[in-house]
Amino acid sequence: MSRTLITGGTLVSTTGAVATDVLVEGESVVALLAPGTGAELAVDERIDATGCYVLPGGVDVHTHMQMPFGGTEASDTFETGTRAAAFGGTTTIVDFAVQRTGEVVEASLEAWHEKAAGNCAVDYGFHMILGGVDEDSLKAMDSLVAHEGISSFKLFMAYPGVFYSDDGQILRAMQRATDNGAMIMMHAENGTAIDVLVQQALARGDTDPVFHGLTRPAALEAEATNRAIALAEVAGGTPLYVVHVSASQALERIATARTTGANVFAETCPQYLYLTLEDHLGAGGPGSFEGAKYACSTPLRSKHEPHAKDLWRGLRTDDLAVVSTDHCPFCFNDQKQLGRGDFSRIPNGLGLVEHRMDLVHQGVVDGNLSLQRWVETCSTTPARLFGMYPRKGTIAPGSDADVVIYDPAGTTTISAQTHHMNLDHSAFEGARLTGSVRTVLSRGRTIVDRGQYLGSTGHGRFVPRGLSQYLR
Ligand code: DUC
Ligand code: ZN
Ligand code: ZN
Repeated sequence: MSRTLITGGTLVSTTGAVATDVLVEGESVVALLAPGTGAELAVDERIDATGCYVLPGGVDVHTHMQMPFGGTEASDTFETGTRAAAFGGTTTIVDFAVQRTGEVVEASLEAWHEKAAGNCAVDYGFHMILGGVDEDSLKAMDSLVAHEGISSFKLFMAYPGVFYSDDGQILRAMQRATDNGAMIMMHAENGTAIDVLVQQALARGDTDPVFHGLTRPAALEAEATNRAIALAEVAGGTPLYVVHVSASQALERIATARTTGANVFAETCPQYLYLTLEDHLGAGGPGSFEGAKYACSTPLRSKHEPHAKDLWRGLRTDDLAVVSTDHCPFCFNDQKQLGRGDFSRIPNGLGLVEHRMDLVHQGVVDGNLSLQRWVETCSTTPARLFGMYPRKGTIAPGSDADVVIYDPAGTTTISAQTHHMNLDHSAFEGARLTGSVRTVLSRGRTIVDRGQYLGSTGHGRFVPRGLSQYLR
C-alpha cells in the first residue's frame, strides 16, 4: 500500500489550527505527527505543504448534477460537475435523486445511480427528493434509510405542480422520518402565494429577471420556514434542515426554534452571502436580460436590507450550520434564454460547486468567519449532519484521506474562461479572492495539483450514509 507524508502544513480543524504532519496509507489517514517527526519513515511520496493549510476535503451536501428542471437539464453532468468540485477542493458531494409524482421511489433512485456510477471524480452520496408523498413513497423512505444509505429526504413547499407537497403530505413524511430517524430537508417558500404574485407581475408586463426576486419576498420564505418548523414539532420532533436560507426573517425563525432545543438546522449558499437583487438579478436595469444568470430560488435579496450580514452572523452562531452551493447550472446562451420575456420561465439555478471553499475562505479573510468555522461549515458539519462522519469531514486516523492543501497567500480569479464547470458564464465573473486550492487528495490519491487535473472519471464512489450525527 502506498504511503504519503504531508509535511510542514498547518492542520485546520473545527478546534483550531496546529502545525501537524499527516501520514496517509492507501486510501486512509493513518497518523497525525508532530512536525518533522516522520523524517525517518519509509514513504513513497512526501508532499511539502509549508505555508499552507491542510484541511479535510470539502463536503457539498446540495448539488443538482444533470437534473431535469425548468424545461431543460442542469448543464453539469456528474463527470464535469465532480471534476469542477475537485478543482475547488470539494471531495464529496451529496446530490439530489429525484422522484416525481407517480414515479416509484426505488426506480428513481436507481436511475440516479445509473447517471453517477462510473462517472464521478470525487465521492458522492444521494438525498432523495420526494415529489409525490403517498403510501408507496412513505414506505420507500423506510427502506432507503435501512438498506440504501439514503437518510435524508427533500420536500418542496414551492413549485406547485412540479415538486410541491401540501402541509398534510409534509406532515406525513415528517412523521415517517420521526420514526425512521431520517432528516427532512425543506425548500421553504410559500409556492402557492408566489404563483399568485408571479401571475400578477406578468399580467402587469413586469417580465424582467428582477421580478423573479420581487415575486418571492422574504416574508414568504419566513412564513414557510416557520410552518416547516411547526410541522416538524407536531410530527414529534423530526430533524429538519432548511435548505438555501437567504432571508434574515427566515433565519430569525430558525434561530428561535433552535433556542428551544429543537433539531432544526439550516444552510446558506455563497450567492446569498455576496450577490444581491439589485446588482445581480437586476443587472443592466429595465429591459436587460443579464439578471437571468442570477435567477435561483430562494432568490437573491436586497442589498438595502441586512440579509448578507445576518447570514454571516448565523454562520458564526451555528444557526446556519452549513454552506452548500445548490449547484444547479444552466447556460446563459441557450438554457436561460427560455425565460426571455417571461422571468418565470428562466431555469432556476447557479453553478458554484467549484468555488464554495474559496468564497467562504474569503469570508475568513474579510473577518466574517473564523478559520475553524470555515472548515466546520464547509466540511465537518455537513459530514456529521448527513451521516458520513468520521469517514468524511475530518483528518484523523481511520478517516478517508480526502485532504485539501490550501495556500492562504494564493489568489483565485473566477472566470468562465478558466473554470471547469460546464457553464458558459460565472455568477462571480472577475472576482479576485485571496487564497487558492493547491493540492487535493481524494482517498489518498492526488487528483488536483497546482491547477493540473490528475484524477480520473470513475474514481469517485457512492457513499452510503447513516443517520445524522449532529442531533441535539
Ligand atoms: N432552487 C434552484 O435555484 N435550483 C434548483 C432547485 C431549487 O430549489
Ligand atoms: Zn430548493
Ligand atoms: Zn437545490
